[in-house]
Amino acid sequence: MSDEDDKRARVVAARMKLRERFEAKMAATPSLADDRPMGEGPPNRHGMPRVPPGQYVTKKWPVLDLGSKPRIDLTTWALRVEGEVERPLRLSWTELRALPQVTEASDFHCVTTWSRMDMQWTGVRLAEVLAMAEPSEAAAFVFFTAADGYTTNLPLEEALKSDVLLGHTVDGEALPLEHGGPLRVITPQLYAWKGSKWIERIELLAQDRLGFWEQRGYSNTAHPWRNDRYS
Ligand SMILES: Nc1nc2c(c(=O)[nH]1)N[C@H]1C(S)=C(S)[C@@H](COP(=O)(O)O)O[C@H]1N2
Ligand SMILES: [Mo]
Repeated sequence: MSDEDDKRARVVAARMKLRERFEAKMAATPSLADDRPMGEGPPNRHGMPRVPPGQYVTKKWPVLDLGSKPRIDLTTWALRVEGEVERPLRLSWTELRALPQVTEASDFHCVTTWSRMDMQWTGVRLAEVLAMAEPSEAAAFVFFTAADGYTTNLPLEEALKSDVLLGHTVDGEALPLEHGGPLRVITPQLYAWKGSKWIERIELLAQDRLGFWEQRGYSNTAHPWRNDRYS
């Protein structure tokens, strides 16, 4: 086998292993387990686009962040994946763009009650990048750090969902800086604060660690279909 084939085989094996370990937990999350979620319809994009309870639809895309826009230079930009992993990873912009890319529609629900429906995102599945780093047996949580100092956290069973993307393109255009470009996380089945703009560092953890809003009383689970906003 060539080095490339070898690498690919390792990533596939790591993905299968993660899937095996987290399949039951993933299926038990509210967005997949609730057969009658709150709100007007099905829990996520399986069916017609619908809006979770307490949300209104906006055509405009508000900007929500801590107020500082980091300056990012793509020639030195890197995404690091570290912590409870067998192979700590540092991806350059070119390397990130060379990974398998997907384009998918999803909805964006902000806890401040606006939802932006049917956004077309292009990027790399977070599950793909996590698998490349080969999470250790102990890995159960993910902690995200952004260039503006923002942090947020997810359990692996949410982070591994196939609609969780590292997005660089939205509705056919490069993701603008104010929305987290060059690269941000999107979590369509959770409130949008769980998706870090300007993502820089992804840490796998054995124990959960609360992020910026989670430390300030936002729900750690953040399920829009359960109106699960604050803890
Ligand atoms: N780095 C970073 N990511 C972040 C935030 C932030 O302040 N900094 N805010 C979060 C919140 S509260 C929301 S609702 C969405 C908003 O994304 P938008 O500004 O593209 O609408 O980004 C999330 N990700
Ligand atoms: Mo938000």
